[in-house]
Amino acid sequence: MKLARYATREGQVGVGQVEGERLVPLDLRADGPATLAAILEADDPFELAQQLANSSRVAPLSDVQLLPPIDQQEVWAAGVTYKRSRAARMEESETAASCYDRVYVSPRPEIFFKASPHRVAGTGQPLRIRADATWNVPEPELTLVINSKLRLVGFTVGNDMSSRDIEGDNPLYLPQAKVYNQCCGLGPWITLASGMPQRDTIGIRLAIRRGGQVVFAGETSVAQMARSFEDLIGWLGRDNSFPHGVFLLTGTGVVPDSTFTLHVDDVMDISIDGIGTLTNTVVQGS
Ligand code: DO4
Ligand code: MG
Repeated sequence: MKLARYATREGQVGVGQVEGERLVPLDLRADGPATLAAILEADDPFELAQQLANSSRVAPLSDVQLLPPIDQQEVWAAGVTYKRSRAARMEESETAASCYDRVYVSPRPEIFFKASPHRVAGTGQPLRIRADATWNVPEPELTLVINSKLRLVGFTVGNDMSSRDIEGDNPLYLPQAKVYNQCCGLGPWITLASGMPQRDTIGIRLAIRRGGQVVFAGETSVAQMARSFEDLIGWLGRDNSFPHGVFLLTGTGVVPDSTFTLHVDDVMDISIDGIGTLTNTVVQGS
């Protein structure tokens, strides 16, 4: 089951089940779960969403604007979980090469704070490259949707926008390379855990279009990830609580080669099996 947040043309915000090209709105009541995050807190989010679905209000998906599937959750990200990310980071940073090499094999993963909800863009909304960065890439990442009890309840597509020149200059600059306005894409919706394919069969694809031409295309599979979801969630939850739940991007296995940087107006499509495609256009300095 796929659950989306959406806005109608009249500006009403709701939660609905996505079934192909249709949206089945959920009846959210003042005395019941009022948000998508609240549904994810239920013992059985699938059953609750079925109960709330109102088939008399079905609408074509094209009639609504999809919103990022986030309420008040924090967004965190894991890094260097694929060999490709380790190699790219070691290439970009003379000073920190050994840090990336070591973290790939260390029991403790790299986990960092990525975004608060106001820094997140949904599908069709712009993502930003910093005005003070010269080398920028999207990072296509399978994203875990975790509730306040640290239960993995679903998955979405994530884009961990990154300024490689800032990160490569000095590892202490990582928060500036990673966290800024419109730095994180999430969407187009959440697929509940029961609706996902087997972990090792999940493919992740990135395509970047410029003036209608594909200027980069790459793919990987979750089978290439060096860590399990349970391991990452276990480390994230050590002495750390998330009263509203949390999103965890699981790291990138697709990095364009070192000559590539994003341009304004590039269109980034990230597709993940079992979920769908997150599409964002690049903006800068506005
Ligand atoms: O330390 C660099 C960030 C790593 C990252 O974001 C990734 O591997 O996806
Ligand atoms: Mg990343």
